[in-house]
Amino acid sequence: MSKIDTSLLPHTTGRAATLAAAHSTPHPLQFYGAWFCPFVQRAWIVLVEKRIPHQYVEINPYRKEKGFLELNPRGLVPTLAVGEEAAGGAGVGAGAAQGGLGGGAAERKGVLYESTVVCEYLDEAYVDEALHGGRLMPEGVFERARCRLWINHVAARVVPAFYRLLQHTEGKGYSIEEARGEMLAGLKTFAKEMVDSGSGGDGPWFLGGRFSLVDVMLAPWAKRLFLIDHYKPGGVGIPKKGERGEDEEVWARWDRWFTAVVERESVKATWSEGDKYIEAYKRYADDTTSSEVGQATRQGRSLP
Ligand SMILES: N[C@@H](CCC(=O)N[C@@H](CS)C(=O)NCC(=O)O)C(=O)O
Repeated sequence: MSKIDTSLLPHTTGRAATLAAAHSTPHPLQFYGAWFCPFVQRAWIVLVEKRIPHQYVEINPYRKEKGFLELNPRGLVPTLAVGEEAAGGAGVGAGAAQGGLGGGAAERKGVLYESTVVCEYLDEAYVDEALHGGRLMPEGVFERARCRLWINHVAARVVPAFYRLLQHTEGKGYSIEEARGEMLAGLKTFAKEMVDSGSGGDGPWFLGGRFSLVDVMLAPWAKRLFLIDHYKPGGVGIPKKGERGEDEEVWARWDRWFTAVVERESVKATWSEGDKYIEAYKRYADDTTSSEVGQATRQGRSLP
């Protein structure tokens, strides 16, 4: 079973390949990613949004290579090796890591992993507006907490529901309707918050006119919803315009957010060719993947 995951296409394609090639030279900030991984895409979007200099290193996390496990004992991507020269944004130069898995530990501030932690770190470490643009979290303490609440909603409700629906097969112990219901409820609750907060008056994003980490956290799964439509009978099942009853406004807000997010430059720049995802996610749709996310979903455990 493990072959299914270790035999994945070993490189980026399409727009993501162009981006990876532009960031292939050694740099004190090393970003270990895998082209197919939505958790990686979160951090990758932040790197692009904030124009953060870095080295992109494509790996297959299912191989659990020794050098990678030394960096991240959890053996998951994204993983960010932060060189002394990298932190804070500006300094790049002498002492840059010389490439290879992990670079030089002596010159390293440390290693970070977990996509939400990596995204917040990048947003907080690279604050020079002239170089990196505005922050991806609001200034107000309450608004920041509200954003974290909805980031938690994505992690606790939407992402697990995505895998339960995509990995549904006959005789599962739960029906596809049940899985679809959970998925739709997660998306609708997110959209309802956007309506209730009135953000739509200013623009399409969760915070209206301002793109934030809340958008970043959900964007990779929004981009992958087509995989559910491709593989599962009835697909995601978002009701059609005019057939949404009392939820017309809420789903219209979802449509607006979705259209904007899939067209966001940073989301497109970190995307490989669409058919490659169809190929890679077949192992989820058949429920034969041995990935940790796949196993946790199969066993009803929380995701890694
Ligand atoms: N909670 C982690 C999840 C990361 C994750 O599951 N990454 C997958 C690739 S999409 C991985 O590295 N899988 C390796 C494995 O399952 O062995 C995060 O947010 O970064």
